[in-house]
Amino acid sequence: MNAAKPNPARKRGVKPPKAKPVKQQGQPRRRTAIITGITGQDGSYLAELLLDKGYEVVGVVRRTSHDSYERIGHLLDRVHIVPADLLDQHSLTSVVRDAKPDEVYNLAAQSFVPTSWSQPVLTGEFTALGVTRLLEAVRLAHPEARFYQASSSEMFGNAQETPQRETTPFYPRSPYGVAKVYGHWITVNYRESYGLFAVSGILFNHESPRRGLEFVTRKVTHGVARIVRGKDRELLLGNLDARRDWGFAGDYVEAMWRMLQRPTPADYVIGTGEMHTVRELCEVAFSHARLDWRTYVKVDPRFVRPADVERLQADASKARLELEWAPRVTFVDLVRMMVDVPGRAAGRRQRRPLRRRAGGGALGLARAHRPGVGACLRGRPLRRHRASGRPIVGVGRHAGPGVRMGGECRGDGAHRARARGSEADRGR
Ligand code: NDP
Ligand code: GDR
Repeated sequence: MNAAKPNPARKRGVKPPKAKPVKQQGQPRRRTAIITGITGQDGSYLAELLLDKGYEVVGVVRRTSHDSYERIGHLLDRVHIVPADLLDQHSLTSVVRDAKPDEVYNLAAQSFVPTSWSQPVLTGEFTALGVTRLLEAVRLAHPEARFYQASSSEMFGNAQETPQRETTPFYPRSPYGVAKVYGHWITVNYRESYGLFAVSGILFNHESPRRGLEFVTRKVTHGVARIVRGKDRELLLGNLDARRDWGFAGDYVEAMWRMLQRPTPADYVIGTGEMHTVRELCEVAFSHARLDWRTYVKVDPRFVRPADVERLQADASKARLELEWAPRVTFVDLVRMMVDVPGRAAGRRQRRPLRRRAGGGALGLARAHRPGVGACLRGRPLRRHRASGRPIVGVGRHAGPGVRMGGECRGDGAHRARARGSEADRGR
């Protein structure tokens, strides 16, 4: 990094990214993975997982006028950030040629379904053709790499059977779903045409405290926090009858990795097998804050989609059998974890837990701390590391001085939250 140039990330207390992978002389080569979309929800969890496994992680980030490292700020000194864009073939090919990766995870996309109606062509460029560009980069520059494509349950859309499995016919209901079907089939096609180890993970909705604010789970749980703090009096939503199979993103990135460790490439459905309505989501989230959702939730036609997907439920038995994968976090725990997450998302740092005991004592949030479940201590560390005196954040294998769980808290009170997207959801 050129010391003469001021780096905006450093100004905000986030370490600047490294420019290029550095190979260590005389040491066995570590396995290398490229992640597109590393700044997104899944990218951040996958980067943590691969770093834990000893990978060298190369994160592809597109150029924007301000940094978007909120979710990976805690990883920036451990990953190699490289600039490239799904719209630009040359940049993608260069990244693959330089990194010579063992694995490539294509997570980048325009991933918000309503935006795909207002920007259908751009969605197709990113979410459909972007896959071809990256596959071409792999084919031309390093065909030995194993390739993961982030396919979606939205491809099932107007589902032809329930639950949905790998053989269920696709019937997408949005330009996003249509683009994902393209991305899925081009991945299959490169596998069959060129013999690439290219697989599609057909993932059902997965959520976390790092989810963008416009998606319904985060909108509801964040909305509860705002209502509790007196920032809002109501929460405007669309279709309350929509049913989804919601799981925890931290569990799902493990399935992505397992798909690329198989002896032969194949596609897998990943989900919990449980289906809940948006209404049930509201019930669980509001009741966790001791509120009645019916007092606050209003249906606003602006949030009803031109064509919605009514019910999605995964049959992940193939993944259970061949990948030995199963989700660990239940729906209720997931929603409660998302309600409990503090941060600046609601405008200022949460100073007290959302729930109060009948006697007035606060219910602690620390129970959300368990391996694999991101959470936060509201800046108050439970323990201090004996040698360094630094706060210990997290539990199990994640515990350590200054280790930050869930990406929302660094144990020093400097909570971060992604405010982007809340505007995007308005009027939609
Ligand atoms: P996010 O929306 O959180 O992240 C999307 C990522 O893509 C961001 O890092 C974004 O970068 C990046 N990106 C967007 N456009 C481009 C571009 N032109 N060039 C380079 N990077 C770009 O998505 P999730 O993490 O939730 O999802 C990851 C993937 O999985 C997506 O492909 C999504 O469609 C798919 N998926 C997600 C599911 C879910 O429930 N989360 C379920 C099934 C599939 P920036 O930060 O600059 O915006
Ligand atoms: P989805 O997720 O469209 O399934 O796509 P989202 O959370 O946006 O919607 C889920 C369901 O909730 C209903 N809903 C609302 N949704 C939003 N966003 N805002 C509202 O106010 C609201 N009210 C009701 C929706 O109509 C819908 O039925 C997500 C994305 O991550 C995709 O990228 C991914 O491929 C799929 O999950 C699987």
